[in-house]
Amino acid sequence: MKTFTKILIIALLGSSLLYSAAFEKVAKSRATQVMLSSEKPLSTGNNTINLEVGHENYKDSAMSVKVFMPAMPGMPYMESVSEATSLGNGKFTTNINLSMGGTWQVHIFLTPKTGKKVRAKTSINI
Ligand SMILES: [Cu+2]
Repeated sequence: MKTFTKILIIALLGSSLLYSAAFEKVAKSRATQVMLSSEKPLSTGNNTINLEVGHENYKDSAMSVKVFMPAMPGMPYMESVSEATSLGNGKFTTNINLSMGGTWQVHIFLTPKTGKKVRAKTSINI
């Protein structure tokens, strides 16, 4: 019985590790949530981001992702826009460029095949 318990604990730990992501964040809009995740911690430069659209009506959307940092004293407005690639069933992937450390605003634009466009918002810190 002890061995069985150990095996069970190892199996549970293993499955939870499989689903762990170094970065996870939920972007929100009125119509749907979008879950952002990355296998690696976010850093300056290029980052691969996986996105998952929550609401059924928006899973067939075209998606673009804009990251931006408002102008600051001595620093201009910075922005990077990428078109996400659909992997099917509401899952997408894209690369975003974060040119410096700090807080970046994230706007995710979803254009469904039918219905209105939506914009989900969040922010990320690096
Ligand atoms: Cu800045």
